[in-house]
Amino acid sequence: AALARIDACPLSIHCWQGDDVAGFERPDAALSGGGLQVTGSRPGRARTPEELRADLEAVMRLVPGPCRVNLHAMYGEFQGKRVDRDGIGPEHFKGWMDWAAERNLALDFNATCFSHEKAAEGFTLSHPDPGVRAFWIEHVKRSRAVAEAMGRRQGTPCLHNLWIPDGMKDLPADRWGFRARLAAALDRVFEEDHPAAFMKDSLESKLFGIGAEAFTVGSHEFYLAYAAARGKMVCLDLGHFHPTESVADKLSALLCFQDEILVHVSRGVRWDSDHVVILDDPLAALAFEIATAPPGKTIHLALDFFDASMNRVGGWALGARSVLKAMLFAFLRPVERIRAAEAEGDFFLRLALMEEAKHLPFGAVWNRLCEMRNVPAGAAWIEAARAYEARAARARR
Ligand code: RNT
Ligand code: ZN
Repeated sequence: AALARIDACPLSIHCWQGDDVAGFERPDAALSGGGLQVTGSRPGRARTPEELRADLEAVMRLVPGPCRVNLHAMYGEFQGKRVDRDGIGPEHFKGWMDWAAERNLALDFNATCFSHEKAAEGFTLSHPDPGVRAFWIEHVKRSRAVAEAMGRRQGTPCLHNLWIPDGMKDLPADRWGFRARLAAALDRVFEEDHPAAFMKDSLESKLFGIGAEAFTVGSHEFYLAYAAARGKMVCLDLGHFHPTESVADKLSALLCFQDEILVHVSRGVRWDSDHVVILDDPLAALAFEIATAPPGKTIHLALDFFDASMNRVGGWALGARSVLKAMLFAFLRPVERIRAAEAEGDFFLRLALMEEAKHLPFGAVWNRLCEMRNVPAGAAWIEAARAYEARAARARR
């Protein structure tokens, strides 16, 4: 029964671990600003859509569960032309859509509001300059239209997530102004109604970023209130909260009032460091909440990390496998017994059963899942990831 439940939990694989969040707008593109940081410069990063798709396929061959693919607007195929962010359209993503259709994959999408000269001052949709705001409003509108086109083609809604870097290193003097401008800009962005059958919007908050330590315009409270007022989804990123705050705990609170939520599965180490995801306590706690969610509540899962200091495809697959392991582990937990202990008020029994559950047989079930899905079981996948990197890196010198 637990194995079967894995099929109902698609994981959206982020494309940006393959090329260090660079994109395809120019040959020498690189991540800049936005409070994000890629560590390392290991050779072999994907430089073209073909290389990135080959790497994504290599990752998905190592993941024993259903996958989607999550794209950013800067990954369009622009045929050597300089297409600015306010000029993108579905035509620039036809290659991705064809590729996805051939493989029976669904796509998700994100506007890219960083790594751009109009974001270099640290503000996009909340920028004091109305011209800069208009540019980003147009970009996000177009990104939502791309998402609709993807959703129409794939027959399942494309999730469009919006994260912006807007924030300040030091104490702002006018928090009210920045937030009022962001709220007004979002209302413009969402003027067009796209059918929910084709695309859905989510908004991603953050606590702080590098170089934006004192103030983040799009904080959790801001987007939570906006999403509640306007009927949008929120996106909770595991790296975007205070380190002792539990994202797992937030699901049952938020989903009392909404039916859907997006979670960016990342791993913060002291800050929003976007480390490769492992099966740690915060992820296990999240999976448990998802596994016990009541019917009608949907938690969409998407990966979000980037690390260029290790085998990229290996780290990517490791992160994806960790999410699936966490879900399988949660599905196998003897929840009825543990809940019965709670209902009886026997809190010793509840805690003891939770601890015992940690070492019930798990590896054998996981290996069985891998075998059923034709994915290397046990540690065999590690060699597969190493061999792939050795081949790809040699070809990309
Ligand atoms: C940044 C957010 C956001 C990005 C991606 C690239 O802190 O987590 O999700 O990581 O959009
Ligand atoms: Zn994120």
